[in-house]
Amino acid sequence: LAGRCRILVTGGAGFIGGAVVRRLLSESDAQVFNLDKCGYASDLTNIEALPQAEARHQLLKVDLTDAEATAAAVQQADPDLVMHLAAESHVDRSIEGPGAFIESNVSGTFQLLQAVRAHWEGLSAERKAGFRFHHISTDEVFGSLGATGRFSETTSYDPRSPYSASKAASDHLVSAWHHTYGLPVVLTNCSNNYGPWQFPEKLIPVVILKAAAGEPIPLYGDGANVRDWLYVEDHVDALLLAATQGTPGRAYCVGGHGERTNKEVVEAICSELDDLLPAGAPHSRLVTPVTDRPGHDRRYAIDPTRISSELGWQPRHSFEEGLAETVRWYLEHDSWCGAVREQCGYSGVRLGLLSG
Ligand code: NAD
Ligand code: TDX
Repeated sequence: LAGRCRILVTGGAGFIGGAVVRRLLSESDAQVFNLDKCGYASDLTNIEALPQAEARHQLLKVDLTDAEATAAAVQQADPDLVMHLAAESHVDRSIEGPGAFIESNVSGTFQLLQAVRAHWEGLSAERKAGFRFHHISTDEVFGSLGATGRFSETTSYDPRSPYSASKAASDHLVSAWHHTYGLPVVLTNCSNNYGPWQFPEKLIPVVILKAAAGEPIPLYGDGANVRDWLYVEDHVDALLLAATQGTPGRAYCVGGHGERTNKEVVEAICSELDDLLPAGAPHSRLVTPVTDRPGHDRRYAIDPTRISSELGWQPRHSFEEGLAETVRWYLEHDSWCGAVREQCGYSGVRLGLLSG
């Protein structure tokens, strides 16, 4: 981490932020400040279980939309590096209630940028030179692909859901703070992540838990939408490289050549479960087509040439390896899944799919 010994991670109680915090605690000596509002998708048990957490991890329970609290948290953390992951992250929820996405992802990013800019401007010349603000974003800002082509850093923005529009707005704010105020920012736009500790509202954990419980597996529309899946630890590798070695002002697209239709993903999970939990009949019998998501993007795919050639990033897990690990993890942690769902009173965003 090249001397960056105080790191502020926003959204570190969430799925990807939690993986970043765990990695920073286990593979660096950095002091980690975890700014999170501790919302429905947050869980700190995976961090607090680490022996390093007591001395080197500090939770700052703050909502980024609160300008004063955000400024105070940034001042307290006094960071050399900010990794900004906090966001409302679920597309279906953004369709049900877009307001929270504008608040957290747009206004929250604005408040954070203002607080970080004030902090950065007051740093010594040496610390100022090494400082980075790393904004973590999504490939969904680029819109929807047809059957061919891939997103890269030169693809025009064309967000189509309230979630992706709010993330696109936050990307533009971050770029503007670089061009106008000189804040040394790095952006990454990553494809769909999966792995342990993902809140059970996203496709892969939903399918694992539904199938394991013998319940209908909801497949939106014709199941032919394509996502480019990346194991979360491979994303963390890319984030740490971009944060420490990325060129200020530059964006990097991250994806692991993991294109699959949703139907293929669901079938792969079912066949994994057929081996682990033989049920007499194949789990794929549970697949149930449901009404499509409004405005459902057809296909995402990333060309990761820039981050691979400039920063030497390569994913370490094939989709098959990552998925097998993930399926086993969810079967071993079904009580965690039940607990987080109960704790937030979650009854399924669409069609009551996760209730009961
Ligand atoms: P998540 O929903 O699991 O976690 C997000 C965390 O941010 C939560 O702990 C939440 O409490 C916190 N948060 C939200 N609004 C906040 C606010 N106003 N103030 C403080 N904290 C707030 O999400 P995730 O899947 O871990 O995604 C993390 C980031 O990565 C997001 O910015 C997302 O857009 C981006 N991303 C996600 C994926 C993916 O597949 N999950 C892919 C590419 C990029
Ligand atoms: O029950 C389901 N059935 C289904 O067919 C769910 C939850 C989803 N789907 C489909 C919709 C999508 O085509 O599966 C695909 C993946 O859906 P999600 O897991 O909701 O992910 P997606 O909408 O692609 O967005 C994700 O990837 C990019 C993350 O939630 C975002 O935060 C990230 O930026």
